[in-house]
Amino acid sequence: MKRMLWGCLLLMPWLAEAADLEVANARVRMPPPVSETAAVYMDIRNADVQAHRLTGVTTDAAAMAMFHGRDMQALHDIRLVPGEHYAFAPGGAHIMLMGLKRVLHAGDRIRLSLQFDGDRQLQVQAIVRDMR
Ligand SMILES: [Cu+2]
Repeated sequence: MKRMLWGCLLLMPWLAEAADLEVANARVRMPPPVSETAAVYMDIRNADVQAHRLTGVTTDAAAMAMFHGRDMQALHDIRLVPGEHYAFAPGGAHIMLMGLKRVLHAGDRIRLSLQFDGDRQLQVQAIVRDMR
C-alpha cells in the first residue's frame, strides 16, 4: 500500500511527524511590537528514500507566508534531499510571515500548515522565542 495516509498529525508543539517527513524545533523570532513581519525557523528531515518538495506554507497568524532565501528572495519551493535535514535557520532560508494579525509575545504559539508534493500536509506549531 502506498503511503497515502499522511493526514495531519500534531504530536508535540515542536515535533510533528508524517510518515517519512519530520519537522522539529519550529520557532518564530519574536518581532518588535511594531513589526508586521516575522521569520519562522524549523528543521525538516526527509527520512524517505526519495526526494520530496516543500511546496507551500499557510498560517492563520499572518496575511501571507512564503519561503525566503537568505537574502529575502522568494523561493518557489524547497527540495528535501533523501536522508537529510533541511534547516530554516537564522542567517539563512526562513519562512517569512507578512501581515501579522496580532502582536506576538515570547511563548505564544502559532500554527502553520506545510504543503508537500503529492498533496500531503503537515500541521506544525511554532513557538515564539525572544532571540535577541
Ligand atoms: Cu524574509
